[in-house]
Amino acid sequence: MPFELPELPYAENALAPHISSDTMAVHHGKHHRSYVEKLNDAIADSDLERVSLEEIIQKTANVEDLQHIFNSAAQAWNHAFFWNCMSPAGGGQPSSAVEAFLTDGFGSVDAFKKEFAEAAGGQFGSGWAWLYISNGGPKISAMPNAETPLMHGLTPLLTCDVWEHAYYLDYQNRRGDFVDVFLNKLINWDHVDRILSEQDN
Ligand code: MN3
Repeated sequence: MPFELPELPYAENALAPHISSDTMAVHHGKHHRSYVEKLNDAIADSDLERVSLEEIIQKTANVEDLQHIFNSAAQAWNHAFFWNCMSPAGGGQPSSAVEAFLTDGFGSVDAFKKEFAEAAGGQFGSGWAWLYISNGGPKISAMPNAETPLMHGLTPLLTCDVWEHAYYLDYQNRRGDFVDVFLNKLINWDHVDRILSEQDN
């Protein structure tokens, strides 16, 4: 079965005015769709047709000949994850479990936001800012292009797409403003809480 473009978990205009429906239409309907289509083309008639997206990412990460498959698979996964990291009812305060987890790692939720914003702003060129679980605690990294904590066997909790296509229509070159809105108006803390509660750490 070929992979399919997952539907957005909310209407295309649901994140406006923070992210416009024009951005969502292009980002989900064109960019994300194109990663899924390129992946399907690349794995057609190969053994990779019968494994999960997560397995494809693991099997192709850092394999030079399969870099094009890794890029499409990881971008397909990253975008599906990213949509769920945001909500029209997002922002506000995390659950007490998430707050405690972030406070253990960073000192406070505000300190987490500051470090995440620095990672997102410091990523030179295209990439993603990630919050993930490493050795039982929270860690933040910026990763270039299609890279994802999944390729290292780590559990992602949150991501912000900092490719220019994620924000250019709405924020032009002001990536910092976009990341600030992501952190304060859009984060789906319930999504983070759900993943964290599924861990047995
Ligand atoms: Mn993108």
